Amino acid sequence: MTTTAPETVDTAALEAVFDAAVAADERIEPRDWMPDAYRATLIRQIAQHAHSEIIGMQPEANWITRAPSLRRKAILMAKVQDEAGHGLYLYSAAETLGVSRDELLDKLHAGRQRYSSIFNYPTLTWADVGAIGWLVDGAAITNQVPLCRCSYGPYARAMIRVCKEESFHQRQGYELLLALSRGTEAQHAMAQDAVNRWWWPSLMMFGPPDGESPHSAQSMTWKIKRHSNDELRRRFVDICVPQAESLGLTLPDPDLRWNEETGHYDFSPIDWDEFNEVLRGNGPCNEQRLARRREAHEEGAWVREAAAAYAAKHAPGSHSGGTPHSTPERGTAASGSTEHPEAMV
Ligand code: BYC
Repeated sequence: MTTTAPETVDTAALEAVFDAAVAADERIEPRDWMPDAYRATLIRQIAQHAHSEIIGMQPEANWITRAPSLRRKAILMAKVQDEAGHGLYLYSAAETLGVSRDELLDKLHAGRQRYSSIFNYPTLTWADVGAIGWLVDGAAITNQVPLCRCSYGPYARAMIRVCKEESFHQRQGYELLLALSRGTEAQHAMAQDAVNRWWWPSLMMFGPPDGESPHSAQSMTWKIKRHSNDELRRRFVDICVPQAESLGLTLPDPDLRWNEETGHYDFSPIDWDEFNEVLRGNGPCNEQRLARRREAHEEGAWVREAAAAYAAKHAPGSHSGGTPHSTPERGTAASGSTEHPEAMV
């Protein structure tokens, strides 16, 4: 879509072009006119998503030093590093909407923007790494595959690569749990305990039930979201039940059973009080996660300063004799990743 906004064009006409593009499943691009509320919704969702990726590095990073073999350690390091990469793609996508990464990180650190509830739970044993891969990354893929068709181009394109990597993460989690489940009795018990603890929080990742989701209807009209929270949650449950059987593990819900009429599994009600408490900042690890994030940001200040000094030295026209080369344009997908590298954990 290509509608830039000359000041004289009236908003109703621009809005009509925007609505028509969304209706025709065209992509809205950064320079296109868009309603302020559409922009604000995208910034809210993409920022929350980006923050989740980098805060999501913490629970698993907890096990890097204690991975049971070199192979497992190398895999886990690569996975955690991938999450930092996802954060970069997403902050870059948000920048195309006119907010800087610094601004978004400041809001995260001040507790003014959210990150996914799931990362406020602790990783108590090695099996939690498997449960996160299988369930948390599995839930993330279920939610994110439809986002590859989001109406906003930069977000949709970022999601394609994220989803490919998340599928790999999901499989490593499944394979890790399978090894434990088929291992000793103690290993099997450890895998089962991890699944017991991560199952319900994973279902909460999809957000509040449809009737209590203030943003869903508008986001679906704008084709930012393609499915409702409950639809995706149900899809996830349907995928997990046979996988749990193959793993030889039990999902912690006695009411989970196939419903011929609906063609889906029925499951017990979710404890939304727990979800709301986590969102209010009272989950088991909220304080720790945010404190660690702020600390990492402060510890990374010297890297940002060094990178900025290096970029200035090599900028075209600088007097220090650096090689002229193009600096990334502000607001493009490249800007976020090169201007402020930092330790993301
Ligand atoms: N946690 O009207 P609703 C990953 C908030 S990272 C916290 O349904 P919406 C990974 C919501 O923000 C996965 N808050 O909202 C990384 C809103 O609050 P505000 C992260 C939640 O936006 C490392 C209020 O509740 N994925 O995969 O239409 C290692 C009402 O909700 C949550 C994404 O971020 C929650 N779970 O729908 C491993 C995906 N749920 O803003 C893995 C992108 C809801 O009004 N995001 N809230 O204060 C989305 O798809 C949507 O934003 C949601 C919520 C489905 C999450």
